[in-house]
Amino acid sequence: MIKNLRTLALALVAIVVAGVVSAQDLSSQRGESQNLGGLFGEKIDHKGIVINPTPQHIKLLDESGVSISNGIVLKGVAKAFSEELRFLKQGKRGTKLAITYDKAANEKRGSYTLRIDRKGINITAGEELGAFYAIQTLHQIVKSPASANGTLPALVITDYPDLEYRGVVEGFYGTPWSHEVRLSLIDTYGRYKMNYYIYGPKDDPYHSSPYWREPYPADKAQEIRELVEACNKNRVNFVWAIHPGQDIKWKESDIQNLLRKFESMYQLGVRAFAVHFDDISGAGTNPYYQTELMNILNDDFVKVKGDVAPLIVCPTDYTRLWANPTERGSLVIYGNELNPSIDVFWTGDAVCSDMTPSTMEWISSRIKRPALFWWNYPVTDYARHIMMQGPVYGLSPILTANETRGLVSNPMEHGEASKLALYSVADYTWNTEAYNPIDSWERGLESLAPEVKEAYRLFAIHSCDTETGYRRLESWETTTFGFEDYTPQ
Ligand code: 14T
Repeated sequence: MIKNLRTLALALVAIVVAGVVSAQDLSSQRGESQNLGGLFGEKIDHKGIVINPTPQHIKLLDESGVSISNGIVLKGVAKAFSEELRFLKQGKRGTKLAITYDKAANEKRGSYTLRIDRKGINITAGEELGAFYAIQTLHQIVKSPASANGTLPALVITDYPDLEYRGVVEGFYGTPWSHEVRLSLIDTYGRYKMNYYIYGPKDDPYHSSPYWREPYPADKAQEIRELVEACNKNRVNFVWAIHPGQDIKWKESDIQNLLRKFESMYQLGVRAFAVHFDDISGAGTNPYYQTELMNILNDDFVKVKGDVAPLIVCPTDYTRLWANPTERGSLVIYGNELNPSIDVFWTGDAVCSDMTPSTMEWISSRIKRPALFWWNYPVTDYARHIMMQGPVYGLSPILTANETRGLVSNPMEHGEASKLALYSVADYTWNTEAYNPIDSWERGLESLAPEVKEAYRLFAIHSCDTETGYRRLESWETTTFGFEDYTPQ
């Protein structure tokens, strides 16, 4: 027994070391562009109404606002949202709050209209999801300086998301987030209308080798159950990802192992799945086998279950840096072989790089569908001493749902410190055209640390760049000390 434990411990050490080594080996291939790119935008005066993500249309009405000092009275389907509306007190003599569904208004999933006028608060939504989003907007209006005297400004907001995937992939190397931090982040996703949390921490041994074939032990299984529940509450799709490629055998036995693992996750409440074939070498990289496996999972699991979301796959060639561009390259094979319902990840021209129309066009013409952007920002697993606190930029304002399925951000292993970047990721993905990096960053600082905003800003403005990898502008307000003048002693 003792000998077995020792062997297990040694094996674990070897695996951990091997993991680190393989990430380092790959670092010679990273080849990030060292271009700092250009910041844009400036702080905007929001007249005391601060809403994130930026709504599509907001019109102030020329009438006095609506008092909520006597609380609110829930009308119609609004009663079903009493939990979500807990930030308002209920009172018999209060202002009317009504929610109605209008299927015709659901052209874009999640759309809603929020009208605050002398008749009260009226929400019209295509469905439940839009009502949830309207409530998040209302919450932020109530918390805004313009409502500080207990009177909400009269206005009409018409809103919907631009991109279908708006969220986070926990996909970094390093210590996976704690359960507590995950739960807090999931609440943040809900607040900012993000709708995907893809669970794929590289150092969860039940997500990757060596234990991807095994079910989670009871305590970890219980945590997954709780994450799914928290996501459901926040209208976030919890996607459980598996990373089997380093030691997968392209045989019936491993297909059955995958199906069995998916089934065990389904039992925990998971209804969306991804397979990550990134950062592997050897037989697992074969694009014909990868796509064949995905099609089998689609036919024998997703279709059979009937209530499971479309699959997502990360190809081994997830960046233009090492993808073979030709007809014989793996991405064209993906385009020809992979079931069209399956979404495909792409990190852009480099591992950590900007989301541009040209890189999206490059990938979608090969995979024959718009790609889902895996944005390696603010991840710092390749520069672990950095806290990325800078403005979120490098995301094209002209991209739409025609060119991309959306964007998920791969954050730092420091979950709490990643919230500033995620605030803006939510902003961009909801309303790409209106996205203003500087204004979003200023609002993010304020909303995350209202009491110490200036101190946080001072720290953040000097903690942006990686110095290696994905370069970011920092200290841009400091004129007395430019990087070009710095000579190391
Ligand atoms: F799946 C991919 F899209 C992806 O980005 N995979 C990894 C990811 O887990 C990691 O967090 C990210 C940032 O370091 O980059 C990918 O991993 C690498 C890629 C490299 F080129 C790790 C080391 C490398 F040298």
